[in-house]
Amino acid sequence: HSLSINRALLSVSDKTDIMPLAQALHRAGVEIISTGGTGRKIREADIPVTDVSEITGFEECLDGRVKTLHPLIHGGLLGRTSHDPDVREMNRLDIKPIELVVVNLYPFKKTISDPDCTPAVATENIDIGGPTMIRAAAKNFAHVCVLTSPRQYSGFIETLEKDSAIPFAQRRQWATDAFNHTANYDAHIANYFNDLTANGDEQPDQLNISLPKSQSLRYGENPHQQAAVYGYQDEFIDCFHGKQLSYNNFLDVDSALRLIADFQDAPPTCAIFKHTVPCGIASDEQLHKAWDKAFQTDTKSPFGGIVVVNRELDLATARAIDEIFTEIIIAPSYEEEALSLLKQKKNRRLIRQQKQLSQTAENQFRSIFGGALSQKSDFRVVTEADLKVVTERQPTQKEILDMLFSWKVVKHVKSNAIVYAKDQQTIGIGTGQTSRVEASQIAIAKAKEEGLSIEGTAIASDAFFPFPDGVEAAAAAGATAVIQPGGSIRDEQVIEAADKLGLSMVFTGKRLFRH
Ligand code: 93A
Repeated sequence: HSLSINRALLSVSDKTDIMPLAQALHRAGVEIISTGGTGRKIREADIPVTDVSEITGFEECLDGRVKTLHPLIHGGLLGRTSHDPDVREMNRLDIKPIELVVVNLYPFKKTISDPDCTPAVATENIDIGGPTMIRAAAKNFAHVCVLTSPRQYSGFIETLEKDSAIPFAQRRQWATDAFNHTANYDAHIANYFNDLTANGDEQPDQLNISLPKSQSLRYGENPHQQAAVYGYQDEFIDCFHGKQLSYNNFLDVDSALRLIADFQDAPPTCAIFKHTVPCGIASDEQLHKAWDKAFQTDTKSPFGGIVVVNRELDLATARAIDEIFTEIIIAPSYEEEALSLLKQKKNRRLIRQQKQLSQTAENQFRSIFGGALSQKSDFRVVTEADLKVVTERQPTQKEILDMLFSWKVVKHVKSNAIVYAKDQQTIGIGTGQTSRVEASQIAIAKAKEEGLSIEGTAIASDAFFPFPDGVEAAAAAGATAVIQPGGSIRDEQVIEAADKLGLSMVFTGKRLFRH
């Protein structure tokens, strides 16, 4: 059944596009009922408005906390106008049906995203009347139409002007949107209080994940798997050119953004990724030199890879990247000439990074059987002060720089991970092996294949060396400095071996597994 609209209640915090909607309703002869701010705005355009308080006979009170919470409003939203007993009761109580509700809520999420927001301010931004109307109208979608987002207005106006009525299927769709709108809103409130009451670094007692679909994806990890992406990726990136990001692309971009967050304050840095794993990273005074050095680490893997940089992408760097088939480029900004060059490839995805991941104190979630894992993201960057020298030989200043660099990289390599680095350049990356020694062997073999020498490198290990053999193999390959968490029961033996080989070794006291 199609529904004709006689009375509409408009009460919106986000007043985007409310005027065209009010005008369309007025043109269609609909009576507009409204709350304070919304009503004022509509009246300014000389459109007649009935105040909610005129209908309820009760003024807006308690600082606006009680505006629409009244049986003459909620009766009008919940009454089943096709059901005789309801109609008789509504007549007896002088309740008039309201066929359209347009509500969006107090901006709770926006309010709490301000770092200066106090719990009192957050609490005041919990909307009560809004969700109540949305929920009532959505429950009664058989007799009421509900709109909760300005994005829906144009579709509504079109239908109203064409058919003077709103079809059942459309009302049910908007009711579905409405239930999701309030579920999402409540999830934000509950999570805010969960975090507030959790002690210190504790994880909250309950996890409410309510994320809107941000995009349907063509497929998942593989073409036979259906997929979609949820949440607020647009806050962080703008993919302004090329094909839509795929499921695997999103994973790659996530890895790239995590790594580059650790190089925010570093010199110009370029990292190349393949399948969420970095295959070459380097810093230099100039970005294009950083690219050259990163590419030297592994000249095969970057085909079809992802490049992320921590500086405006200039023409020289763009030219170098352009020589290799690159799926995605991520930069904070692009020089004009670089952009016109890169845009020549129609499918290559170009991303502008708008926000650092480290700007959000976010928990990281992963789906597992029966639920999810949650942990605090690790955005802390290691500094020289965190290093404890455990060998007789003190590291040179150059070794310290190389160790810090390799440590920042190894954090982003799948475990077991080994990284050899020199002069702010990865020389060999060994990733995802089940044994640490094998990871090291792979790193060395890859360096050799690329004609790079391990001589004079620093080696970083994401977890402690359980035996002296790993350190001995690194020294035999040419490494002179070792950075590792330490903490093995055989640390003494490992240190002894390092001393015997004349290595410098530091402990960070922090493990960097990446599973
Ligand atoms: O404080 S409330 O929870 N109490 C209410 O009765 C009520 N009714 C509508 N907030 C209430 N609203 C909200 O006011 C709406 O959800 C909307 O976000 C806002 C619109 O107010 P105004 O028209 O004065 O700008």
